[in-house]
Amino acid sequence: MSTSKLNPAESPDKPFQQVKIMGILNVTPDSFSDGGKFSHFDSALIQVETMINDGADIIDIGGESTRPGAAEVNEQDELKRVIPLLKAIKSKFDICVSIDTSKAKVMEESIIHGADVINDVRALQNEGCLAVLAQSSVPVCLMHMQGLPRTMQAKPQYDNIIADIKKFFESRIQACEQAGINKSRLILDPGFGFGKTLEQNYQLLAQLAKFKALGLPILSGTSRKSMVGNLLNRDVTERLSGSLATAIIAMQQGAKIIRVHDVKETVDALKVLQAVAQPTE
Ligand code: 7PJ
Repeated sequence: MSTSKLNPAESPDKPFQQVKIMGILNVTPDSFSDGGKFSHFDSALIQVETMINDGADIIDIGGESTRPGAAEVNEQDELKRVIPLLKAIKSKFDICVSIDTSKAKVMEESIIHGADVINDVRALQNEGCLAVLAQSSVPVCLMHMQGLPRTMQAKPQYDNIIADIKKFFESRIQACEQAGINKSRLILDPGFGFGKTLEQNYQLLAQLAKFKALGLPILSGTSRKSMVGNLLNRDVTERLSGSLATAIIAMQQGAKIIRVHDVKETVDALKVLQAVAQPTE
């Protein structure tokens, strides 16, 4: 799968036609919003089937919890969580699979076993990641994070949040190109909740379209996050309405991939947007 499949040429009268829904499958025992419910292999596969039937275009498998304060996962444990599931999904379903990882070895094994996209919250900054991706042709999502999951929410600071994140993207795009990863394979994600205050997250959402100037597809992930929960004072199980509102805004701002837990509801919201985007008779 190439990014051109993820982001075909935009047609001006159908601006939401190319939006893809990425369904989140967390396989970490401590992932915050599923509470470990899908850590079991079979229930994970059922969850995948449901998301596909609900209209997911991509399934994003995450074997490392990156929620604020989360513990690191070692390579062997992450491989054990991710690879068998990836193999099972690719053998049972015809669906694009993305692997949410920051480890070169997990990226390498995932690509060998059929991963279609690598999604890295550390934007290929860890040792060996650029080299692994340079040897392959899969698209890569480069996410912005200030600090590291354990400490990132302590005191996030920016001179100008959009300009600072744009600068980060430019330097990572350059690093990728120097390593031999073609720019056309890259997807950009400002990383909602990763080293951003509540206010900064909403500044970002309001101005997401500004990243379109970099000429790459934008991925947006706000689903069930604290930026929704803290604004509305809602527990993680009660963030659907707020999450849908953020998804709709992200789509209107030109995001091409929306990363969500609630696929069915987000697909419905997307269809409503598509309906109003049709030219009137
Ligand atoms: C994101 C992610 C995100 C991308 C996580 C959670 C925390 N990958 N992985 N973007 N968030 N690309 O789902 O709340 O926002 S893990």
